[in-house]
Amino acid sequence: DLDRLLTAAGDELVVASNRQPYRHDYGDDGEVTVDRPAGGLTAGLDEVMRRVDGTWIAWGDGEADATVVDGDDTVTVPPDDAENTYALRRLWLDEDEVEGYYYEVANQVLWPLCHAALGTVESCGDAWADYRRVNDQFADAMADAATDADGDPLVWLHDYHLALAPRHLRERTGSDTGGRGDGPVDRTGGADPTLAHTWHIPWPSWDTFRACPNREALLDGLLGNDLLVFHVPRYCENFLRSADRGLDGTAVDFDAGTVDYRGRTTTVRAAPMGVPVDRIREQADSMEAAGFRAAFRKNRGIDRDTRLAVGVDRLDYTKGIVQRLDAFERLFEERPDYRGEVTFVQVGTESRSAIPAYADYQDRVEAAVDRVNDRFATDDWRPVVYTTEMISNEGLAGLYREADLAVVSPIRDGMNLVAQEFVAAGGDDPGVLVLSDQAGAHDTLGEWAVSVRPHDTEGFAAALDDALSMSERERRRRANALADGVEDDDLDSWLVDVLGAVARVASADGGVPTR
Ligand code: GDG
Repeated sequence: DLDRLLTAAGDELVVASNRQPYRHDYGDDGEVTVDRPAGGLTAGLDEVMRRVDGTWIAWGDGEADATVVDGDDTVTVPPDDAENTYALRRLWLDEDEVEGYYYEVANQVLWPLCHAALGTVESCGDAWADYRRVNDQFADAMADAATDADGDPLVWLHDYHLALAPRHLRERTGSDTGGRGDGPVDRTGGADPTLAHTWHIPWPSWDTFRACPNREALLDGLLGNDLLVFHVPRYCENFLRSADRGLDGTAVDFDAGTVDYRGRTTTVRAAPMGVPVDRIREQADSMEAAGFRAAFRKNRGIDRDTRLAVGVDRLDYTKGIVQRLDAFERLFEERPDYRGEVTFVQVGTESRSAIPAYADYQDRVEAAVDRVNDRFATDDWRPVVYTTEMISNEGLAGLYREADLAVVSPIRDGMNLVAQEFVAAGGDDPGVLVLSDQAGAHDTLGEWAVSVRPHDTEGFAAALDDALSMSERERRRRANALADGVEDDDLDSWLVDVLGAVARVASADGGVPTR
């Protein structure tokens, strides 16, 4: 099915995301080194691009100074497979643009807003102009790529960094006057691309979204898309309500999941993102994974018989790491029999540290780890092992397999891939998934996980106890159901969902729900 949809897309796929799939470093001696940032999304889309041969547009993070690379903004990737290449076009942003677009609007306004953390939303003065300008640059690059394509290409945008770009691109296709009163501007030579946009984080309720200082512009921008995709139906409903209440001139059909606005219909659909199950299983089976498991226990002083609970997160205040540590503290306090028996391993990868709320969160996590360890650690056992080391994919898959439970307890999370990766890595003796009901993943997997509410410390500690004391039969019953769910909704199935919805929308038959 995926191959058929990819063939239909031909070589006319244009992807736009903030993050690039490959990062090039240019040495003084002209030497170029390429590395591949870890991440489920870029790795998954990279595989699609290898199969279709299009253009990927992204911020050229790492080489901000365009002069270093002689203005050469397009490279051929992947570096390791000459038969299946595509073009990667990097946008070089200056320091002010990075600050305004990325750090301020994207990560200090839209990120906290969409995670309903209104107290963390910062006011953005001039930053909005940077956000608009960078979205304009993305739209220019997308228009160029669309012009170069044969026929009408599919342009697939990703995430909250690019909310205005769909409208800006429309203004360049001649099919939209742009509302600026300056008439149609056609920069794509008549091409009329199909625009699809995947929003990877939650869409908040209207009552929360209405706090957004630029809410009309954001809605207007996103309604430049033909298709808008969220992980779960809750977010679609929230978006439709926001479009209905937050912007004049919209006609929302809640049953059909469509918004008519400025002469165009945007179809809103849910498609839960999945993980590459087969690849993760192979990684967990690898020699490297086995080696990592043994070395990890040895180096961290974790006894062979000590049971492991594991948490894996970017160090982000939405991930609920502090509340999770509170729950473990309560568990060890109330159930001394678990002391010496269970160690909680938290992998916390550094993220957005230049933002005060993130630097502060790192300190809070460390303080909570120290508190629990100071309270309960003995000469030969530590309740919490905390590491900020970036682990290889094989090592991480090994750690998942080694764990008796995974604790995924975000305060709010669009989907959460860690929950799914843990399930995918499970072997003959699979573990238990403890999962917050605030993650999108709970909408699809909650039935077979042990559910927690991250702020209910007492209930959370009891849930950890339930997970640790679960009978083998019950554990296997749940693990099998989880594995089936994660396999059915894997990464390929997500791609089929999204591209299938695109195909229906492009053939002007957008009323058919994808699920
Ligand atoms: C956003 C949404 C949505 C972390 N540490 C290491 C490592 N990781 C990898 C994990 C996982 C990824 O990072 C994190 O993905 P999440 O889904 O948990 O969270 P976000 O980064 O917040 O992603 C989220 C996602 O977009 C996709 O739409 O699910 O809700 O917030 O893949 O494995 N990987 C390796 N070493 C580490 O140390 N190799």
